[in-house]
Amino acid sequence: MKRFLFLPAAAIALFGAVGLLGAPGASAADPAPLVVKVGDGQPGYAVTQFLPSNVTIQTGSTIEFDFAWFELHNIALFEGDGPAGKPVETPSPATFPNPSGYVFSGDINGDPANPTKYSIKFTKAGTYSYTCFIHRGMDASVKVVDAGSAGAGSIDNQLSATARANAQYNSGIVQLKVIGAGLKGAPDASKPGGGKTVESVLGNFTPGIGQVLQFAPSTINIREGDSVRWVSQDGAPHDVVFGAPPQASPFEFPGAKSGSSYDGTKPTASSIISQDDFGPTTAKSFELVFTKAGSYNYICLLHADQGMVGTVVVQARGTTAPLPPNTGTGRFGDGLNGWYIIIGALLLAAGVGTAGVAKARR
Ligand SMILES: [Cu+2]
Repeated sequence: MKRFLFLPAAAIALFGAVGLLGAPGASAADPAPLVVKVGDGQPGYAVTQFLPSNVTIQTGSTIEFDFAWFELHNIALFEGDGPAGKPVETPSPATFPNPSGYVFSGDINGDPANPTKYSIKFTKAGTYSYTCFIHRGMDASVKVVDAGSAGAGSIDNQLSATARANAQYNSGIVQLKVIGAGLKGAPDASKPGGGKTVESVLGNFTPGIGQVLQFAPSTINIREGDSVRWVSQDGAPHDVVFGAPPQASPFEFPGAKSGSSYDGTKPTASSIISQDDFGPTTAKSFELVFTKAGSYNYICLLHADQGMVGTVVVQARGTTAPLPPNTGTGRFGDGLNGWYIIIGALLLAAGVGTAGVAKARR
């Protein structure tokens, strides 16, 4: 693998370049750990940001990072360029600075019902940047100031930090909903032998903001012989799975050939679909021809637990009544089968896809 660590220029620029001011009136000393969320979300939307992304703490105090949403993240904090290879995971609670020159949490998948915590104690004044390798633009910093120093008045307490976290999260969700509402594939295309091809867009990843984790549209109405083509518009990895997948990792199974037929009788899965390279079978789009009337649910195996599920409703070839419009940008909780959630949870709990995801940092 080529060099794993790469600190974005923007993150480097954060060192000393950004004025980090706490809320006015923040208390000067707060011995309790300061909680920072590592991403958050709601079905269909993942805010890939540290919340809040800038905090000021007193020398010797601890930040407790709270992995509270389903998305996979990590925390990488290092001095200088950091190690050349993938860093060794640092057990929690970690201390920084330390002789290794870095702290790396390893990949952690959050769970709202049982959030994983990861603590870092900061023992030396300074401003330190940290990042999540998986999600480009997920950069943050902590300013550590000595008690009694000039900057001590700006030390955060939990109230001031949470207020900024909430504002940042709400802003992220609003932006993601606007992005999600605008997701659109190419217009329906006529097929040479009759029928049509309908496009569905595989969500959106906007660095520094987050991800729309929905098929757009998610409910598609077609007739026998028509096709659906799922298209990636960015570098985030997704897949399309009808029925139980042949194995747990979408980064390993080759997937069906684009253009295959689907009649509902056997599980069919795409390979990873992304504009970026997640291995030799990565495709930028995936098309299935639907040959038999029926209603077929499908999921993105990577993001089913965040509501990335959909349905293709296929009418008999001879039907002439107008088809309902293709709608929806998420069906979480709406006729959702249990296995949607179970598979996604199992997959992500196993850290599946870490290598591929970490490589491309999405
Ligand atoms: Cu997905």
